[in-house]
Amino acid sequence: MSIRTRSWPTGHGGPPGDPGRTARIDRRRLTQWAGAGGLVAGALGVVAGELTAAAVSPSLSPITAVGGVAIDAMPPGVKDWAISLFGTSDKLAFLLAMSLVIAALAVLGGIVELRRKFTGLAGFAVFGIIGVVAVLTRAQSTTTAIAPPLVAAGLAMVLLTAFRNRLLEWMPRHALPDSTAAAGPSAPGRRKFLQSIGVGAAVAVVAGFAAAVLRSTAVGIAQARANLVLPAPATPAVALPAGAELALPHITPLVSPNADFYRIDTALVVPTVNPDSWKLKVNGMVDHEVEIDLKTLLAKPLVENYTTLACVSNEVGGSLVGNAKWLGWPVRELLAMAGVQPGADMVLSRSTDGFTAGTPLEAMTDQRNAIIAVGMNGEPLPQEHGFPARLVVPGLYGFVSATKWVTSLTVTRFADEKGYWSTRGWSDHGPIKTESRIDTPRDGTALKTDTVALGGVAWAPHRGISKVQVRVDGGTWQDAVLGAGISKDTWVQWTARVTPGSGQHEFQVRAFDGGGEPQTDQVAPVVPDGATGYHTIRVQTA
Ligand SMILES: Nc1nc2c(c(=O)[nH]1)N[C@H]1C(S)=C(S)[C@@H](COP(=O)(O)O)O[C@H]1N2
Ligand SMILES: [Mo]
Repeated sequence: MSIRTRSWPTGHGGPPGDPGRTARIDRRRLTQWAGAGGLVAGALGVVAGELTAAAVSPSLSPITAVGGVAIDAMPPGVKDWAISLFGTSDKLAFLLAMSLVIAALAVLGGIVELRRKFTGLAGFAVFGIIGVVAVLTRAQSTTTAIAPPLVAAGLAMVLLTAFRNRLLEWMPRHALPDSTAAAGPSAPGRRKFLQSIGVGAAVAVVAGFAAAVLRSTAVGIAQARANLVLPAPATPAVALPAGAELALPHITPLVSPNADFYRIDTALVVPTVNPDSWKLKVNGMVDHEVEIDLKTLLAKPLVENYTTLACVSNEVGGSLVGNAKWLGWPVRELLAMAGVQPGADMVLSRSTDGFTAGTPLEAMTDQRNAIIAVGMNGEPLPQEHGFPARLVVPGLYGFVSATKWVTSLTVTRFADEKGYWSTRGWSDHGPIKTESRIDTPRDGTALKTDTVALGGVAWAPHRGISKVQVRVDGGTWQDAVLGAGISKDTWVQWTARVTPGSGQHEFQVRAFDGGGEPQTDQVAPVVPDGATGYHTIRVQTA
């Protein structure tokens, strides 16, 4: 390697046993071990990056992103040549070649870092940046997808430094060409270095294997989701009425795009459920247990509805609420197939990852649109929102109704069973409380005018919103203008224009549900069954 011939002075050796030869051997071993350190640091970084990706961005990892960029950039001739050479193994060959290049660069990083501190680190950092850029340029790019390359580069850099320090404890700097130190190799230093690098290599192999398995399942499921064609609904959603969407800048969109829809769950890693083997079981207090697979479910007459979902952990003014068009099959139809026995009052839904929610049987069997959802805004459910199937029940907080990756429904009694959060300090029942939010202007804004165009959303799913009011500095309530809205299961947008005069002002909003019941001014925390109080903002006017 040119590095060595250029930088490692040779030729001042002598017969065996002389100090020049010892120094030369030490130098060669030092270089080799530094390269090994770089390799193990790099490998652990890459593996950590892939594992992080499996958790936070299953459809896009640093390796697949960089590889994708490289493949896209390849001249077509090269691609054809690779395919003719490797056939269907072309991807494997490509990954292998990519791994070899990365490994060689990691070895190089270890060697240059030994010679000159920060040079190898800089190289690893460049790798991290390349990873981030690659991820950002891919079609599947999400903000979370930039975390894995950062984790990879960060860990590799920390380890590179650690390995280098240990190596120099073993074989001190006298082996470096520019060093004048005279200390000799240390036996404990040797053991420490070999131990750390050995453990590192073993972890890289085991974790690398785990990452590969996770990746292949995740990619397979992402592929299966991409290939899934949802049937047209037997009962399509209403067309959005004209004027449903208010034309106010910065107001929350009436329908939340999937990518922006809030996500709340206890899953550390997004569960990957194979749609081909997915089944939903109904058991418990039923005449006969039933089980349906996805194909059967998709063949049912599906209904499509807009429903606003809210999280009980949403603070007043918070963003854990969203509205989507859901496609699915009514839960009551499935329950009817099983035959619910008298005495039952709850359905305990369970997901692949063990999460459970206890929903009043009535909410699952009355005429509301409680569905086993397979589609969200015209697409199969995104993996983080429950692919291939989840529950959506209008009017109830997610923790008692909206089980994602749902695999069983147990018909039971509140007296006998409790859902996941109801055993952890949260209530058994969770009807969504009437709430309203000011989205624009933002709290703390200084405006250049004395006219304030307030706007936001208000929701009381399944009861609907009949009125929204605003007030300034605790004065009299004034009616806001409501958007046409979609249904009583969805939020509505509202806007109000106020002219309070110049100065610092406090603005508040309140909503009335479909029954004319106003939202309470009583301030309550999110535990045990949802926060209440008025959303209040302060704004400076000119
Ligand atoms: N499997 C599973 N489903 C779950 C949860 C969970 O932790 N695990 N959380 C619930 C809660 S508390 C809420 S608010 C909604 C959120 O759904 P979303 O992430 O699609 O917005 O999912 C519900 N379904
Ligand atoms: Mo939630």
